Amino acid sequence: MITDLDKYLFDLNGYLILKDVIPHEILNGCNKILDELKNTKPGEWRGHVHGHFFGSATEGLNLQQIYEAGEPFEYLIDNPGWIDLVKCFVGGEGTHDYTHGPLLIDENFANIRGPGEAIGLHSGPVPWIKRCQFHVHNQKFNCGQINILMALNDIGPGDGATMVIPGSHKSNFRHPEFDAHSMGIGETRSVDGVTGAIEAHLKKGDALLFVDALCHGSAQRINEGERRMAAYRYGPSWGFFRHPYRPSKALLGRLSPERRKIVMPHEKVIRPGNDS
Ligand SMILES: O=C(O)CCC(=O)C(=O)O
Repeated sequence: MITDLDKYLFDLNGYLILKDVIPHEILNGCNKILDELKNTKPGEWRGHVHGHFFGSATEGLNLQQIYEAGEPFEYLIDNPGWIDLVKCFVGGEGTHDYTHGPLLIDENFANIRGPGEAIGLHSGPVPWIKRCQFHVHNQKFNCGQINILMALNDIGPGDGATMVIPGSHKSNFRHPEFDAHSMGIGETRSVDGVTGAIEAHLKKGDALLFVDALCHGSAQRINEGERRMAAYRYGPSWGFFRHPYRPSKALLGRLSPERRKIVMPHEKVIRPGNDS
């Protein structure tokens, strides 16, 4: 259930921390899968999951298309712990935006981050882009992209937590410290020390929900071990995939109709001879 306080705090800060929203058996299942996939090399395929870095190896390994990796990650597509909040904040119910369904996941990955690794500051509404937009009209949200970052293990001080600048989704100016902390190709950048930024500490099973317009990145991991999280990014069903990955036929074949719509809003592609 969505409360008025959820709406108020999301509008005010641009993010919410959702406590204990991933069932234990799902967490265990996801972690077992990551134990098997964690040595994937960048550029390597493991089934339909792809090893990947955003800008540099110092941000940690991404396992793109992680919703292909098994039932626990499929469950997270429409996890009751956040799906109604995501629909509410992306908005568009009862309008043309819903013609082919409520949502599209345009990127999904797991990230494994080790000591020394971090991701620099990025996003924010300056310069303004459609995908990142935060918009409220007549008390209804219409956000371009809502991110769910799921803690697959505890993420506390020293663990390389995601950092956000609360309220920055509404800022009219670029943060003066942005360039010194922004994502650098080939060098470690982090959000540590940026004025106004806070670490989002999560317990295993919590999730951080935020609008991509929020200025964010992460702290550098200084502890031993690894941070494990998964990220699903949701936007309107008429959006498009961030990367040239597409869901496999096998995945589409086994998902429930509700999940399939969020992964691929069009039931089929129509072409001449295939339009009935
Ligand atoms: O890795 C993190 O903590 C932040 C992830 C991030 O920057 C993003 O999802 O856009």
